[in-house]
Amino acid sequence: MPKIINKNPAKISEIVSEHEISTSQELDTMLKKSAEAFKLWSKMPAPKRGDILFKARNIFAQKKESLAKSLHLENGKPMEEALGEIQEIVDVFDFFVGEGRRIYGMTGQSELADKSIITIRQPIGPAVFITAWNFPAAVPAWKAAPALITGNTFILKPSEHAPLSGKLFVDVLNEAGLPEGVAQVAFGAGDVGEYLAKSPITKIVSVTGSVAVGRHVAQIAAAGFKKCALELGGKNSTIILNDANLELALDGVLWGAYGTGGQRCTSTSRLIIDKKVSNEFVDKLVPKAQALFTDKPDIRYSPIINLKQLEKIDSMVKEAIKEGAELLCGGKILDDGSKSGYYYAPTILKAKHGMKVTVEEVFGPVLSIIEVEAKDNEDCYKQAIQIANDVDYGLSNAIYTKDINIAMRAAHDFESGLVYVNAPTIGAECGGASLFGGWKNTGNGSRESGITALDSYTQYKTIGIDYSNKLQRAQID
Ligand code: UN1
Repeated sequence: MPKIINKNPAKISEIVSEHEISTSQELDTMLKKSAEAFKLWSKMPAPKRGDILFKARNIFAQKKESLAKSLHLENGKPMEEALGEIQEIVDVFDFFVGEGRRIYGMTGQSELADKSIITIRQPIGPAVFITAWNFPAAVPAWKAAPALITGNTFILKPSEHAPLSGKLFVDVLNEAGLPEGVAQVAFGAGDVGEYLAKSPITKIVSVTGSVAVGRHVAQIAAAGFKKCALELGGKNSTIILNDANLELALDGVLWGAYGTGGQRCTSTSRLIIDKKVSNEFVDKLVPKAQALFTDKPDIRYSPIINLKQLEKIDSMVKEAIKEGAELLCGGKILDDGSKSGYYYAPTILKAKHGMKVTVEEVFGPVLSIIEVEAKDNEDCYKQAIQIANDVDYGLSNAIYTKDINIAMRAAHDFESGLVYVNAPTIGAECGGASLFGGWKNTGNGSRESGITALDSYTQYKTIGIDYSNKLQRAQID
């Protein structure tokens, strides 16, 4: 049986788990089970479904430490970040458990006497989740919680680069008492996801991953008229104007650019800064960035998930230098796995907007600084926002300024699904009105983790009830 050997990217000699790759027969059985379970689960009253999800929420909270430990080992992110990621599961379940008593529809006004119009939301059918390695625990939860509470079943296909957290996530759901077949997990690479997405049993496909994967799956989904939710890449910027609180911005940029080793779709990868404050800011930023990597790197700094990504990051930095970018720090592989794990040095480049490194996603600890020469704050803002928006992605952007008028304009002008004022581009909150998702090539308009995630997992039904006891003709009588 071919297997996935899941290694610790901080110490590649350590095998964290092994998973047999699902065969097509196994996938067929899972799909059939998912369809069977849907019949039962979709009919269970939503508050009862909520009871089971509430049990799951409590198990996630109880097991926070051990789930975080597995996540830390398979993905490499520091323990503090791993704990935060498991907390995201708890937060998202907290919110969607309550939806079991809402899942609001609508009532409307009929144009006819003695007639009511009610619109309800109903589940769609078995879902398939294809998820990435950078948030292998939280992102499945963003998809599963709204899918389950509304009565859908699912099969999760976690990334082959970090499959354990997805498996443990599904284990907890089953431990909480989900009927058999409601939550399942399949292992493998893209072909396994593709097989599941193509099946006529699958009615919803939700993907977190690259633009290429998203485009491919969207085409499969379109051919089968399936609901499709896509959360793809980012090329996020932080604008710093010359009136900004620079100490605050320093902390925000460090966390935004180097948290999770820059391997978040929300990571800050461009710093667009007024030239008047740039030298002062960069002089402080460089030593702080360099200090993130220590001889105990996994405490504060994330390894890169695998050798292929490590080499891709390095080649993008080398190419940027060839294109004329100035290397301010980093720019090298610290460990290619021969010492312990895959580490790339925290890197800062002074670049010009338009260079590949400033418009394409790097997905690593690389920050490009783009200086803006401007007459005043207003002129700087106008140039900076134009640069910020001149990319194909639109996930998360931030601005640091004390000028409330400019901050409010930026909040409206940024072409992205998330905007932060005086806060970093990473660290979206979960549940409620905080909606996760992006514009442009970042996705197809769907949102996760907040209330409108219900749109991906429900379809509307409008029910007309005529109690007049006679034929009434709409638009005629
Ligand atoms: C991702 O990188 O796919 O907003 C998700 C954040 C995290 C989620 C990132 N809460 O940075």
